[in-house]
Amino acid sequence: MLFKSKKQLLIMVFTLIFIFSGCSGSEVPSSDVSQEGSSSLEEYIIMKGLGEEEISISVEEIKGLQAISKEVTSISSTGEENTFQATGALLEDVLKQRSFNQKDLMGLRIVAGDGYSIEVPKEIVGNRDIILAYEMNGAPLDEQSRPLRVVIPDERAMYWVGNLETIEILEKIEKSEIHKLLFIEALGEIADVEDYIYYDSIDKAIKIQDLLKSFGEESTSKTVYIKAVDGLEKNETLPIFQEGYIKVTGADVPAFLSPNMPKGMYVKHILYFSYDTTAWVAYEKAQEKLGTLNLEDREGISVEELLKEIGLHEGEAYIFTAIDGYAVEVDASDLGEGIIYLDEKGRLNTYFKGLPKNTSIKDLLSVEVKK
Ligand SMILES: Nc1nc2c(c(=O)[nH]1)N[C@H]1C(S)=C(S)[C@@H](COP(=O)(O)O)O[C@H]1N2
Ligand SMILES: [Mo]
Repeated sequence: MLFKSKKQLLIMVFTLIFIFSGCSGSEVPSSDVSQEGSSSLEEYIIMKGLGEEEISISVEEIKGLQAISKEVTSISSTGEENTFQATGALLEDVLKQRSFNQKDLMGLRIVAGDGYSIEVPKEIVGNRDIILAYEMNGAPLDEQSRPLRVVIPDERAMYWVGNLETIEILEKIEKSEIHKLLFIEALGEIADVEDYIYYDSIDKAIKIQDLLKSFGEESTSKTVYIKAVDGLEKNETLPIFQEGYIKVTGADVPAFLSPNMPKGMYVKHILYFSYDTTAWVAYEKAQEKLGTLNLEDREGISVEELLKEIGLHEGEAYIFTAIDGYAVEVDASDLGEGIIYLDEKGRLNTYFKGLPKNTSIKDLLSVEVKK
């Protein structure tokens, strides 16, 4: 209603400008102006993956669906709960009108106008209400959250995407088997390290693009899986991941971040991240998670437990490689008697009880399944 009269007003104004300027159309940037005009007049969101083409759904349409108003609780990254009264429509109803069922979806990627983006996994999509809220606590959304905020009751606030722009229905995500793990601690010695300003300190970080390049890896997977030591799991798109950094010194390390990325997308205290058949593991976080084992006078993490934690593909033998290229093969049956430990100089080493001394690797870089 308001729309219509504003639109009419705009048309009127342009008509008048056109008439009074008395000039040819080329001098009037009418197409640009009217595009700008209509996008601010009519709010809409995009849905991808429901068919061949993406569709746009107006916020008006969503407001026309059965409204629900519900007390909803979000969970912060520290476990703190916050309760709101959310009013909106159910994503399920939007989907049903297009002959889709929410519980059948393999996951969603939600993208906001401010660049924030997150994948909602199948377990959540299949079990929770997803509300496209246009009111919170009885008031219209604030400027930051308009036109809609995704509300997923009883889930972490990181899924409550405001300033909603696009909802993409995901295909099944193929999770490939891990064949090789490398240590994030070794990264600083093999890739270029840059200064990275993090709040009040200047830390060191590695550009992920350089990292992937220096390993000559052209990733074929579209997503990167990141797991933090507190149990947080995230899939990030490869294009977003490649634009970021792995910060390796200072607070919260290892951390995935970028100065150009909303802070809510940062992942702190990474246990490991993986793409294709490669996983990068933080030794220190693995130690936090798995605890240590004493073998003679050395204290470190069990090789067997580490490989199990990361889900390294099982094989008859594994190849341990040092930063300088030195490599040793160890039989699977000997892994139970092996540890990886940090020495006084901060190097990662291996020690296998009962095996020849050549299996004691200094400056370990990677462990790989023998093919
Ligand atoms: N558009 C957009 N939505 C977002 C974010 C963001 O940066 N942009 N951050 C998310 C994260 S990580 C959290 S914890 C909550 C924070 O919500 P609040 O700012 O309302 O407290 O919003 C989520 N939704
Ligand atoms: Mo967050």
